[in-house]
This record gives sequence, C-alpha cells and structure tokens, in this order.
Amino acid sequence: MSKTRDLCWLKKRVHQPDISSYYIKNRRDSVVMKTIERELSLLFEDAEPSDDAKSPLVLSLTGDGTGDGYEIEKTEAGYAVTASSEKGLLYGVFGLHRILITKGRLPFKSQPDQSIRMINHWDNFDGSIERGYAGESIYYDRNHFRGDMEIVRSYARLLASTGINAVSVNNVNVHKKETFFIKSENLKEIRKIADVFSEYGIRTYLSINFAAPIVVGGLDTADPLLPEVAAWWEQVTADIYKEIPQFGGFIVKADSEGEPGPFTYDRTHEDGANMLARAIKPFGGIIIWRCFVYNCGQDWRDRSLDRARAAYDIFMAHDGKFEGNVILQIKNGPIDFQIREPNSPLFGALRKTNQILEFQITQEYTGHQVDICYLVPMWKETLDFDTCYGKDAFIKNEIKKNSPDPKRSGIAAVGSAGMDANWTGNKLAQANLYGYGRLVWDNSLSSEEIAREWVNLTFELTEDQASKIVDILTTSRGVYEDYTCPLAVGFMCRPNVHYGADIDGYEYDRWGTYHYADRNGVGRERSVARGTGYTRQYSDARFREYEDLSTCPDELLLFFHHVPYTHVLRSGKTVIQHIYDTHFAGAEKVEQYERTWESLEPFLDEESYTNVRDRIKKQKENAINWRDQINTYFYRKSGISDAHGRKIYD
Ligand code: GCV
Repeated sequence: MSKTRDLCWLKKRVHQPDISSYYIKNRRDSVVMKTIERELSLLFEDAEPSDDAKSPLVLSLTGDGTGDGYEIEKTEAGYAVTASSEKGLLYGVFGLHRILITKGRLPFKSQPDQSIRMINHWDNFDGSIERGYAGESIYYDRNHFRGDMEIVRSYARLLASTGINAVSVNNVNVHKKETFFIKSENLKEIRKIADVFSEYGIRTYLSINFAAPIVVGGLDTADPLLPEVAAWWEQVTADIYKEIPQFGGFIVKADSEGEPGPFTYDRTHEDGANMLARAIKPFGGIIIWRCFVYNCGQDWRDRSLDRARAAYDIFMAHDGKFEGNVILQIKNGPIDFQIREPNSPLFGALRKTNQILEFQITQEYTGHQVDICYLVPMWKETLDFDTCYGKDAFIKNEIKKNSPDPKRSGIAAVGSAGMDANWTGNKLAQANLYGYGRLVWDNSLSSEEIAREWVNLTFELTEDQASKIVDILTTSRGVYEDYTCPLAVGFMCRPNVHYGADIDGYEYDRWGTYHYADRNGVGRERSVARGTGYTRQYSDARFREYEDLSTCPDELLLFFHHVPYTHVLRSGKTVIQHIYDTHFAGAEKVEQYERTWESLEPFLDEESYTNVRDRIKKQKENAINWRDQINTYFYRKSGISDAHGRKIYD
C-alpha cells in the first residue's frame, strides 16, 4: 500500500462554479484522451462531461495530431483550450489549471522551446538511488519491480503537468542486475512502467551497459565493429519493441567511471554509438550517448592533465559523423554539476550532431535536499549563455540549431524524486522539479516567475508571505555558492558523499578536481599562455575573455587561473578578502532564512513548516562549518587576516 503522497503543485482544485461541464470537440479514443478526462475530474471541481458544444469549457482537437503546443482563451461561456494533438490538449488542461489557480493572464498561447524534455533516473534495482536524497526508488525494491503503478502514475502526472515528455528509468551506471532489464523476461515489467508514462505522453528509455552482450548475451566480446555483436543488439531491440512499441531508446554511459565502452576494443565512441543506432533505427528509437567521458585515474602530481578538456577532446573529432538517431548528451559544465562552473565548450562548437544539454535536479553537490538550493537561476544562466559573446549564439538556441534533426535535441536532467511522501525530501526542493519542467518548456520564464508560480500553487499565503519564500528560493543558489565554492573552486567537499566541507578531500586523489592552494595562491591555471590550454576550446571571443586575467569574470576566476591571494578582483576586493566575505555572508544569510521561515509558521501547514525548519537547522550547521573550515584553511595558507577582524580560527 502506498503512503498518502503529496500532490505537490497539483493539489489545489479549481472551484469555479461556472465550469460545470466540458465538451471535447473532435474527441478521439486514445490513452491520452482518457487521461485528459481523468485530469479534468481531478483538477476541476464539478466539471462534468457534456455533449453540448456550448459548454463552459470547450477543448478542441484541431490539426494533424502532432505538436505539443496549446492555446487557452476566455470565451463568453467560459474557456476554450485548443491543441493540434492529444498531448497538446493535456498540456493545455494543466496550463488552464495553473493559470486559474495562479491568476495568470488569458489568452495564453504556448509552444515548447525544446523538443526532448527528459528526466534521467539513477535508480538501481536494489531500490537505492545513486545520488538520491528523497528515499528509495519508486520503481524498484530489493531487486524486484515495486509494481506500485499508482505511485508511477502520480509521478507521471506531476511530470506531464510541467511539460516533461521523456524519462529513463534506471541508473546510467548499469550494474549486473539492471543489465538484465533488456532481456525478454523483464520486459513485461518495464512495459507496465512505460504504459503508465504513455498515459501522460511520456516516452520511456532504458540505460544500457555497453558490455551487455558479454554480461547477459553469452558472447565473449562487445566489440561494436563485430557483426555478431551488432546482430545481438538487433535482436535485443527487436524483442524490446515487440513488447513495448512506444519505447524511446537507450541511454549510454560508456568508458566513464568504470563503465565499459568502445575504448576497450580500440574503437571510438562514434563506432559504439552508431552500431547501436543502426540496431534501433528500424523501430524509430534513439541512442542518447553521454559525453561525460574522462580519465578518473589521474595522477594529481601531473599538472598537464586536465579533466575539463576531456569531453571536447574526445567528441569534437566526430562531429557530423554520428547516425541521425544518435544524440550526444552534454553536461552543462565541463567537470561535474558543481554549483559554479563555466559552460561546456561543446555548446556552440558541435555543429553537426544532435545534442541534449544535461542538468542535475538531484542536489548531489548542491546540498542533498537538506540545504535549500533553488537551481533554476543556474540553469537559466546556462540557457542564456552566449557562446560567441555578443553574437546571439545562446545555448538554448544552439542545441537546436546545431542538431541536424532539431526534433532530436533538447534537455535532460538527473531526477530528484523518491519514495518520500513529499517526493523530494525537502519540500522546497519540489520547486526544482517543478521549475526544471517549466523552464525547459518555456526558456523565457524568469527564475522568479517560476518560483512564484510554485509557491502559489503549493501554499495558501498572502502576496507578502509568498514573497518571503520566493526570496529564499531565488537567493539560495548564490548563498550555497557563497559558503561552499569561492570563485568557482569546486570539489572542496567530502569525497564520494559530496556533502559538507573537506577542502583537501579530493586534492591528492585520482579524480582530476584540484584547487592547487599553496602559500601564495589558489586556482587551476587553464590558460593557453600558462596552463592546460582548456580556454582554447571556446569560441575566439570567449577564449579571449577567459584567457585574460583582466577580463575573466570574477565568479569563474579560480576555475581558469591560479592567482595570488592578493590578486585584486574586478569587484575591487582581493581574492582572500572575497573568500572571507562570502563565507561570513553565506552563513549569515542561512541564519536569516531560519528567522524568515519561523516567521511563516502560523501560515503554513505543519508538515511543510516542520519539514523545512528541520532542514534549515541542518543547513545552518553545515554553512557555519563550511565557513569556519574554508576561512581557517585559507588563513593558515595565506597568513593574511580578515580586513574586518571577524573571528577566524587559526
Ligand atoms: C551516475 C558523478 C556522480 C556519479 C554519477 C556520474 C555520472 O560523477 O558522482 O554518481 O554516476 O556523475 O554523471 O555519470
């Protein structure tokens, strides 16, 4: 039996006596149509189906059945929702619910900005979730399929209501047990999940293990250029599509962090991806191939190696050579989902390859859904980043423009949901799940608009009270950055856990994530003139900006350069003073969050209030600990005191 689960941003029903009935024009029988009718009864109190074309709510299916966009108008009798496909109409129903609850403007017309709007789950068959902070997997439990389709359905509706249209349901690190998912005996279980997602217009994908022909296929090789390997994959895909005709395709993490890949056979990623693409092509499937490929066995003594360079160095040479149903999936930054990184230089550089931008909703490096960290501002910065500086080559457009088939481009993110009754652990982390879907659908929404929508859909507050939560959310990314990541020095966190401070935790290890702090200065030198030459992977304009100390943005300075503690930033502060100031400010701001949240107690339901209050208390301890460790560490290294004489432990 499932626990009562939070209905999140769909919890409020529209009480509008004038929407007493609805009529569907050009109704067709389909799974999604049934969902539309179900949603109308769930979201709109009193709305009954009717045969009267003059009903207060008229939903019209026009056109050819393709396209996800919709239009909503106020009519004399009530409201009209129009779309060319059932999926569009479903999005329109959710849109009308949102607009009526949040008192948004009408008429309203919307087309998604990105074609693929995906969530990747890192769920394991044993029920654990790699980097999950909200309980166990909703799909699996102790090496069984959990089989609770009501939970999957509740989740599917949350996702569809924000515009998500694709999910992959198992970890990209595919262990032996999940490698078996593609075998016939498991396909019925995968099909049940896929069928529920289909009700909400969402396609299901599986992560696969590149060595599956060996692990589950009885072959002694997975060499992508051998005909028997290709034939094995052809059979596997044929079996999958026989059972699950609406299957989306495979996602592949290869030659990365211990996962097998084509390098084992001296083959390229082009060889590997194209072999799989040819196998799945007859069924209309796609291969999403991740660019998160790097050497995780580096020698910290060797300063010539630079993990940031890896994706570009490996994939640029293959631009234009992938099959039409291959999509490269590229993390937003060149390293790994830090709170501050530059954007990957592959955006804008890859010009002839389908591409998906990858974000992370689960808060691996950004507070584990204990610390509040609303990530939409960070995602927006990436989408709005101009890869050529001043040439309108924004990442949000480049990913479509540079994909030979723009329908095979889009955005994916690592999911954050688990069995916790509120889905995300910290109630405020729901705003990231909601915000991700909304932003990926409409890239022009502001972080604040999205936060306000979420707050208004979720709580019953006055505008002033709501603004206090919106303010916490919209400032929280900057605050988390302030106490954990000065000037883009990432990875000063506890190894593997990725929560809490451990400044040298990764410094003498194999992962290629070093801050190089010494008695004189700090930062990684990645310039062409003095360092690893990573800066040259960007367009000329961005290269010049990052290469030159005087133009490199402050917030990225230590990612690109090693500078003395006394180096004066463009802000006018020295690096060491910036470190002290931001760490004191970050911890103070969390104390303010606590006071603000406590002031809202009378206006919030007890569960939400306590859930967030308990987490803010932990966040405060965390922030104070980060502040003291970082300040002490850099004080001991530099010997330079805080200009304001604040307490720094020595
Ligand atoms: C699923 C980081 C995480 C890993 C994750 C990996 C990836 O390294 O720490 O847990 O593996 O990214 O994106 O594949």
